[in-house]
Amino acid sequence: MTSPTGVVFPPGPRTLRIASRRSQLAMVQTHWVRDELRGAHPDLSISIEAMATQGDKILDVALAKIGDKGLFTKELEAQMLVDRADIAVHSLKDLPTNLPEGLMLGCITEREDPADALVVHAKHKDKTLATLPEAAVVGTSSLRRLAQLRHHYPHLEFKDVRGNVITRLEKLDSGDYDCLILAAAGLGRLGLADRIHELIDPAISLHAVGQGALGIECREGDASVLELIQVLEHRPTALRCRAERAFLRELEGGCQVPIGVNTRFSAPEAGGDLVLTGMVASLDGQRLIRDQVSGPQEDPEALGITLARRLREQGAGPILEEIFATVRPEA
Ligand code: DPM
Repeated sequence: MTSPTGVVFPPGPRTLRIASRRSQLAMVQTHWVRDELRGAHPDLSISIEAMATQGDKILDVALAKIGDKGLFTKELEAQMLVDRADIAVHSLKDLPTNLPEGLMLGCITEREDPADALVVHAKHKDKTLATLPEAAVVGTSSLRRLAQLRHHYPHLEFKDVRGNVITRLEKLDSGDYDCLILAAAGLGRLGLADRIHELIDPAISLHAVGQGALGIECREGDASVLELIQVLEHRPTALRCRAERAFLRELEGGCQVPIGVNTRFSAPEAGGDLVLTGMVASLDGQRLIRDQVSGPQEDPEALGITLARRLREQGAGPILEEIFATVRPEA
């Protein structure tokens, strides 16, 4: 049997086993991946194993305090390493930049709007981020969102919020918070785009590395699986996210540090330069270092590394060390 791409498979039914988190958002994302793969490979049989990860189970501790990289990915990776799953579907921003030995990032899907969104309690429906009242309580457990918003809006208060998107919205609506900051992409995928009150301008707050895209992880060198999933790869997104991930890796940031990015192409995507903006901020929002680099899209990693080094030259190192000492004093 030969696939349209010319790869020869052994005869008989082929199966692909997908590991996924089981939150509503994760399932929407995984079902999308399954449907795309089914469309491209009609004779492929696909199964999904949904499970909870550490990040889903520990809900009473601030995300940054748990501090562990791979909080939302480890259990899924274990399934692939013991050959009980072939791929894992992740929100790319939850996937650490260094993967366990034997696994690789097989492809990156087309990114939705990577911006953060403001979601407000009904009593603030006439307000914007800039006009929220003194001491309004913003629900977020992202140090990146907290540091950047504190920098621009020092009158706001911040309170940790954990749990999946639906749970967070319930907490907002019941009055625990005045507003939340959530990824626009997650709200959109859940059919909750009508809850987006305002998209946050990148001039105010840069998004997380990989935000809005899905990363499909698989076993290293698993040629037949890699071949199957290539239909999901979106090259412009992959170039942007590879630059963003190289930037984060070079800064040695785990997922829970105030590091933000933005990427775009300077000209039509075919051939234009890749423009990467990045920032590192202190938790009090007082110090914020931000810079931009651009260069040929053929080498996105080099761009990420260049930007990381530039931020270090401007003082990012001490800010990050301070944060590691604050959020994980035992480390
Ligand atoms: C990571 C962060 C958050 C998630 C940290 C950050 C947000 C935590 C919070 C690494 N993972 O963004 O600075 O706000 O308390 C997560 C979401 C999505 C993927 C939810 C969200 C959906 C959107 C996407 C949680 N991971 O950010 O609203 O695909 O990017």
